[in-house]
Amino acid sequence: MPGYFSPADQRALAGAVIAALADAPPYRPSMPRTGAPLSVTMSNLGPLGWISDRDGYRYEPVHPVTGRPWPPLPEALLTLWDAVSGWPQPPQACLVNIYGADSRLGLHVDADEDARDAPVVSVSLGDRARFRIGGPRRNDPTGSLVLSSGDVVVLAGASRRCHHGVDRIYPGTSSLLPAAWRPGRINLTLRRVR
Ligand code: MD3
Ligand code: FE
Repeated sequence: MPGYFSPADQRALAGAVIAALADAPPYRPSMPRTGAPLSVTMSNLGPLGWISDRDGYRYEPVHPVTGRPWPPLPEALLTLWDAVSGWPQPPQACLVNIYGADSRLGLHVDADEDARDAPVVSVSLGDRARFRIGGPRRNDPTGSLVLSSGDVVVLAGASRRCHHGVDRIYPGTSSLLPAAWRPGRINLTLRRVR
């Protein structure tokens, strides 16, 4: 849903998320087994958060560095979920992905949720990005689209099990985020976990 959020709503949402991150500082997760760091920094909001470290991918109720519970989900995100997800229960996790000028996210499938049939709702804030999505098999053909600040994507049904990733961001294509976050992109994904 291109331009789902108005510039004023984007600003308010970015402000609420950045304020919440003061209590759950973005950190750089590492890949299972190799321990290689991701180029995206991450944090979470809500009862559960997605984390990755040498031991694997999983959802945890506390921040891996601070040991504190994740901050609550901003009201605007609960409202968004009710409006677009079509799912009767509220989201349990909001993964916050923070991209710098050179960050990318390789092709993957989100498969760490027991709630495999619940949709994932994504919100893009800040610089534009090239999002890529393929099929259920790694070798299926892919297509791409540019996601801009304020865009919302609902991944439901078959798309929920498709490979996807972020090829690159386009630094300097948005003036939404505060100076300290630029160039950059924040992606929020609302999820049911259990
Ligand atoms: C398609 N995030 O957090 S959001 C992720 O822009 C993730 O940060 C990307 O992939 C980002 O896991 C893409 C859109 C998205 C989110 C979840 C999906 C697409 C998806 C789950 C299944 C299929
Ligand atoms: Fe994903």
